[in-house]
Amino acid sequence: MLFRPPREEDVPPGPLGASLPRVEDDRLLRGKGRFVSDLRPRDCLHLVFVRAVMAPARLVRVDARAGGSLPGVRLVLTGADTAGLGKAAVNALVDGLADANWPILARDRVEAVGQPIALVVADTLAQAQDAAEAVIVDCEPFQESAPVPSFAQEWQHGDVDAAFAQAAHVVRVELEYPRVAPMALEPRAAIAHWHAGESALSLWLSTQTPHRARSDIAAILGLDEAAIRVVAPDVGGAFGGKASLYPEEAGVALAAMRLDRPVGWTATRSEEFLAAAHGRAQKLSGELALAADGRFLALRAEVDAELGHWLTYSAVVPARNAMRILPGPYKIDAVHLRARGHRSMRAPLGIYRGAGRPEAAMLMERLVERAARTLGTDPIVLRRANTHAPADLPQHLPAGGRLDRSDFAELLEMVQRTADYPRLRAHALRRRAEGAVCGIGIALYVEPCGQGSESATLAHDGAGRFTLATGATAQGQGRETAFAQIAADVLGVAPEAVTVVHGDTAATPAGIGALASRSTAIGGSAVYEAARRLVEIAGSTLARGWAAAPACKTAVRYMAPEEAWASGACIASVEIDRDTGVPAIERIVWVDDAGVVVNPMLVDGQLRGGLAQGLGEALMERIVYDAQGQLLTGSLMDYAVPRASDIPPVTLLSCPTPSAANSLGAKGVGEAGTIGVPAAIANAVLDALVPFGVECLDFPLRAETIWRAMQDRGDDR
Ligand code: SMO
Repeated sequence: MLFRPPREEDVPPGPLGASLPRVEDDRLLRGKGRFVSDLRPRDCLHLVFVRAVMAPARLVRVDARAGGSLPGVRLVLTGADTAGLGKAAVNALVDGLADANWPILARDRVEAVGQPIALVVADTLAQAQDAAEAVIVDCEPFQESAPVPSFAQEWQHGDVDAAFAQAAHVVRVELEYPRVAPMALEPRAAIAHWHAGESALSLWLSTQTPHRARSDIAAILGLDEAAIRVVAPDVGGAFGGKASLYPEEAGVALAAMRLDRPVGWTATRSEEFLAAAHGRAQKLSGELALAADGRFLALRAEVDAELGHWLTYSAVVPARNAMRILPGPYKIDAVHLRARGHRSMRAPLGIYRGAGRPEAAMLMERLVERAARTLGTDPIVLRRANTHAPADLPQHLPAGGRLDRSDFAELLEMVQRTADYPRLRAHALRRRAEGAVCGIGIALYVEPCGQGSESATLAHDGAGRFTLATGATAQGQGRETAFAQIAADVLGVAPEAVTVVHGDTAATPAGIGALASRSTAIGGSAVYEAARRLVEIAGSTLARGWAAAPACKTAVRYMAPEEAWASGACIASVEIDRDTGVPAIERIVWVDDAGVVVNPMLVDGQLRGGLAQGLGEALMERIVYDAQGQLLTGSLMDYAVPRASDIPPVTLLSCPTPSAANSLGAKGVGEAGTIGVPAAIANAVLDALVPFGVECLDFPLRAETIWRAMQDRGDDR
């Protein structure tokens, strides 16, 4: 899957495009990684939150006296102590987003089970836990009111009504994408250290966005940004769930300021389920107007997103992304889109690997599959006939997106050739005739990879060594490896000569962080531009190599002129056990277009990791609340995540078209696995269930769900 940008013939191939092993792995695999909880200073106090056990409810009384007088307790704070503080920013990407509160500790009322009501700081964790249990909370539950709309926005392109009026067929799909947990291995964690002498705050956070956390903390606590240092050391996964500042993190900082002692908090797994941001939780519907010859004439699509009880920074991003993507890879002249979001008395929602892309792909791919069935056309043939030709790309989309260069026909061609699709179909038909319940599902997807800017500084020490500082951070993606490759390739040196610094606001230029599949495309382009600039600066002194060149330095803030969009195609085949409904994914064949690839091994890892999470949400994951708002999936005993043995055989191929959107020509890969794979699995299961008359089945496609659907619709034989 190796792709190299064109280079002069006499220049030997550089490290760009090579599957170099990760420089991070030596420390991580030897247990020498340094995660927030590994960094606690010896005199660090322990913080525990008292959380709401029922909601919504009026807070009648919070009595901290008994808890506060227990041995070792240094501080108890309740909502009254956080009155008057500021709040974290929200990315208002939609029209008329209603203002939302941002409580650090609940005052007057609690809105969701798990919301922090008080915090306790003590010498030991056990003392803090005991004291937290001794805090008395009196609540009066009240009836949850109807969902309050937080925004509604529409986009229209072309004459949609006219197109539907002249359609030969109209197909419709309604679906619910369940609420799921991002499930980073490392839970949220924070250590705060207040330096009273300098009025300065140091904060170690397990975060994707240290600079954003710094400005949020400054606004909340009324501090100068320059007085705050945020460090994201090794971060054990994030997947979108650590892209927003949490009330708990502000609470840790506040406690440290009050006590003038380091204070640390590490969330338990239960606290992650209860109060960290979840993902998805969207209801979608759509209708596709078809000409008699199978052309897609018009699309109407609607998304209704749940936002939770407070707004994470990116709370509206999933709904906005879903709209931005539609109609995906397909050429449709008339499109009407409508997005809505509503608050709910539940844990907050935010971006989670995919962030609206999986939802949009699912809606579109289900519609296309249904269209193929209605028309009696092969679903791959129908897709090919309706995708944009490479010559028509880039292409503007109705809700403001801009489809990047891509070769959708070639993606489909490669995936069907590799899967031996005609034979796969024939084989499935034969097995079906013999009584098997089996199906094949296809998905074609696009993956927008972030907009805006990222920063990089690059310094030469005068002796052939380089220090690269990036505003993009890392949570295990191998950024230190990939960014060193990019810089080294341009500088003409070995990657080992480049030390990459990230995740520390005191040591890196202000940047966005690691999210939205943007780091290589935008952060990597910043590195590429910085390296080119440094070569320019060194100029003629480079004649005798870097070791003889004087020390020099450059800083770049790279603004991506456009957004890179990755794409790909998947084919999944499934067999369902007729007696139990257990779905077995037999094979996934997947072709991805990641543009210019910096390190194929890292791309492969990202794609497979995303696939595992995509498979999890397709087959087993779902956050469930009961009618009283109690979380039923509060531990890994109740919330199923895939294990290694659940991962089917995967054939992964690359079909790169360089991006037109950035210097490097790179596209993202971080989210692809949660976009195409789930839609292909859904289509495969629904294909298997055609003989049972089942037209619609929502995630997760558990054995029970499938079995019940088979029973409800009766047998086909
Ligand atoms: S869901 Mo991602 O970390 O933008």
